[in-house]
Amino acid sequence: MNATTVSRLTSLAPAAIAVLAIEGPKALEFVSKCWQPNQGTSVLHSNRIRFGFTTAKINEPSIGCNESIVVCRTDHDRVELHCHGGKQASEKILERLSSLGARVIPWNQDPSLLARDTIEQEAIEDLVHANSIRSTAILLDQMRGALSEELKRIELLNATGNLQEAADSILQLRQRFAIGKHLIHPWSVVLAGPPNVGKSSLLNRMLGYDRAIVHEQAGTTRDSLMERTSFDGWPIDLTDGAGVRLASEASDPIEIAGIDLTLQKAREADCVLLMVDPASGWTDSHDRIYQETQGKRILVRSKSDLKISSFPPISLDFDAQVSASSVTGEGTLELQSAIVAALIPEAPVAGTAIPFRQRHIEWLNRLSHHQSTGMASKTPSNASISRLQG
Ligand SMILES: Nc1nc2c(ncn2[C@@H]2O[C@H](COP(=O)(O)OP(=O)(O)OP(=O)(O)O)[C@@H](O)[C@H]2O)c(=O)[nH]1
Ligand SMILES: [Mg+2]
Repeated sequence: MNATTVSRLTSLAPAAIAVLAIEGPKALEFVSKCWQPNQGTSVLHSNRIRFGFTTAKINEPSIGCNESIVVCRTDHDRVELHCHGGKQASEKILERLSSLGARVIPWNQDPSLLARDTIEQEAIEDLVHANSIRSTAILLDQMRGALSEELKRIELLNATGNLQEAADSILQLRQRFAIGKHLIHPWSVVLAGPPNVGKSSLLNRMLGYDRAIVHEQAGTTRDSLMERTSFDGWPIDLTDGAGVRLASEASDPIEIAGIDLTLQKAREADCVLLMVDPASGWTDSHDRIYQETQGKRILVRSKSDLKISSFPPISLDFDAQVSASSVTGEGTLELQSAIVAALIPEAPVAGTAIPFRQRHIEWLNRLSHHQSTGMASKTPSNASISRLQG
């Protein structure tokens, strides 16, 4: 007879709600022994959400208190229990179910999550680290087989001699890795500009709380600081740092170290927000930052609430130009949209196959190489789809 298993599906990180899943022939019986509804019978009908409390029964270990639990029978012999997110409540319920005879298993062995292949398993593992809505949705698609199915389709195209169509599909997948590689490693966006242009104020405004110190004195921020956020559901690491001056203008070793760090972060960034205060306009420091960076660049005219007439147009290429005020918030949503448009020019529709691990892109590159050298139909062992799918 199959065992009845229970697992905690949510992580132990602080959260409002924890979710446990119990599955197996005795799932309903065990739940009925540790849960009672706030009203009505304790019979659980499929896909009906029921509210109730934990119960302590004579001669059975008590959960300790009347914890609120929402239960839902999601399948014939599967029930999900939603309780308080603190570690204690869920551990007590797990203990109780275990003492009744349920086998406690790790979340990634929950029967509903059983992956059909390695790619689906990787998507499940990465889902735990996804911290934005879009990343989660894309990884859920891959967990449900989007990438695996697309690879099978490509294999079929190759096997049936449709080499051009297969090559086009491989190219599309390789291009989508630009998104896939950022699902759990957010895009990095760096605020850069001379001292006092309003970098820290803009960081605070976009985060929605006061993370960095803001002061009228130039040179307030010395070290670099990074916070994780999301724009339009995409994961973003936003970095603020020391204002950049020319090497000839800075003599304080701490300031020089701060400038070096800002420039290093800006060089490594996926997108740099080059901030210009209209009162002082474009300066040699801006030239320095511009020359040192290569990723996407957005020109931000800061302090737009001061209504200072704008400086002359700059004959350099930018991915976008936006005026913004950290005091009124004007232009900040437009700026976030400009950042998203620069980083993700085309958002994938639901269900799109997206490679998301380094080994996926390496494998696709190898397959593409075999394609271009006319080897695709011979299915070389290091480029075979079954090897990637495990
Ligand atoms: N009116 C107005 N003042 C602003 C705005 N943004 C920043 N300031 C002011 O400009 C001054 C400098 O702001 P910060 O955000 O500290 O500038 P910063 O670029 O981080 O400066 P450093 O850390 O010294 O490089 C402060 O007095 C802010 O209140 C804005 O949008 N409008
Ligand atoms: Mg600052």
